[in-house]
Amino acid sequence: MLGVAFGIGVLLALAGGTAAQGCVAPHHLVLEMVQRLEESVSVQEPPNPSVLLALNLAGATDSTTYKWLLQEIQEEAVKRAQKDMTSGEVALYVLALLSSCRDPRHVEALGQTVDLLRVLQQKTDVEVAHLEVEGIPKTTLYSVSLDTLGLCLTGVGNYQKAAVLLAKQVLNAKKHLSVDTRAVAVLALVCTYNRTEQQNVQKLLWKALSTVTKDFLNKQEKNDGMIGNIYSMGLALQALEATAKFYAPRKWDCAQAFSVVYRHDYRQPMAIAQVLPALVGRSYLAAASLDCTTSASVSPGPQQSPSPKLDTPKVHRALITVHYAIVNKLQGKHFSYAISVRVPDGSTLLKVLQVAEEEKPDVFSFRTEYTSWGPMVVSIHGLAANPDDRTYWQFLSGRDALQEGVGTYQPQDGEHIRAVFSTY
Ligand code: B12
Repeated sequence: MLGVAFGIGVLLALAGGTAAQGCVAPHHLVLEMVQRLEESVSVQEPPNPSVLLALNLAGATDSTTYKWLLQEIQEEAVKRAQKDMTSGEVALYVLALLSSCRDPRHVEALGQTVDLLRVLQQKTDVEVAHLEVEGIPKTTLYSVSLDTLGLCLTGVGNYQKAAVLLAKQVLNAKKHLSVDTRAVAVLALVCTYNRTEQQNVQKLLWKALSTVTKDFLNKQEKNDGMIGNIYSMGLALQALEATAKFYAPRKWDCAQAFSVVYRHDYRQPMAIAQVLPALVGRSYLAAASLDCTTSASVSPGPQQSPSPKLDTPKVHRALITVHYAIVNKLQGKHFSYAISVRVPDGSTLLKVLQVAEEEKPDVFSFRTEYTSWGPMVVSIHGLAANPDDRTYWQFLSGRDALQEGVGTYQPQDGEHIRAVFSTY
């Protein structure tokens, strides 16, 4: 029953989508991803605008879960947009609402209204001023890219100025921007390119777009289809699907890139939300131009409680040893402590941190905060990350930075994990 409901919506999306150069994922995979996204919607957690955006782009708008999520997004927008959202969060809300055919200028819920575009404009102006003066934005270039995209898709505010600054940043080889950041910047720059009539701006944006997209193609060629890591693939595919003319006459082997994605079993809702649009041949650029004809609702509402974790108490998992160290050589009184803990095989890194804290609470105390990607470690040994001075706790295995957070990463027996207080 559920499958049929999703199926109709998704098929509509596929029929209307402009699948890049013939690459569209198998139907069953798209359905599976839509289902995982719907199951992730929970009354216990804050609504996730990226999930709503992905459901819209995949055409999966029939369910009551979808409608509930849309309502929650509107409520959260009126409650928090002006108070404590970052510019990037506001931008994601704008994209989510646009793709739901709601007017972000006039979001109504709980007897209040908010003009999200005005809020986005104000917050983007602050980011841009910061970027001009300090050479870095108030938050991150990833967020400024989302801001620019949100404003450009609605034709509001000084997105052109933001796009010019972004283009200069992506062309600055010293910046070493991540694939994720450059991919979202590409979407913002394509949008601006299509809207501007100023030739000097077009020229700069063209250069930035062809440089980044050709670099993505080179990365794919060199790494058997991988662009960045498995979690940047979704955004990288969205960027390449939308930019064929900027890397012409080169052609994109989308089948090779798609096959990398097929081989990975994406479970995190955020990861799915970034990859699903690309798999149906769409990108965030389509957020403002979807056909919003609605149809009947079929699927169940949101999860009342987190899905029951199947306990296997009788199966004794072998214990493994994980070596864990915390290091601060950056701020205040420097410190370095290490401990070896025993945890059941298959435990997440979060479990390692918890056991370390239980064993030596005065040394290995830590705090996490809920984020769209799961629990983020924001403080260890009383030393807190701070966006104002761009500090964070970075996690490494040996010398390599982890590609997942503590909530999902599963260390191996004998692995050396370090949390190092760092800047970004
Ligand atoms: C900017 C960024 C950061 C910044 C955030 C700074 C800030 N104040 O904005 C910093 C540098 C701190 C950061 C840290 C990490 N990051 Co990061 N980060 C991103 C990036 C590029 C953009 C996120 C963003 O701004 N979104 C827009 C805003 C509006 O949405 P938001 O929900 O409010 O964003 C918040 C969360 O994304 C959170 N966050 C950022 N990264 C991570 C990672 C994890 C695991 C968690 C739980 C939360 C989290 O910080 C954002 C701001 O509060 C994404 C790329 C992507 N594809 O999403 C990677 C990304 C989310 N990060 C990733 C990783 C792996 C990490 C680290 C674990 C790296 C490491 N080895 O230490 C650490 C987190 C460690 C910890 N302490 O728990 C992966 C997550 C993959 C996964 N499957 O879990 C991503 C997808 C990059 C990638 N392709 O590998 N990150």
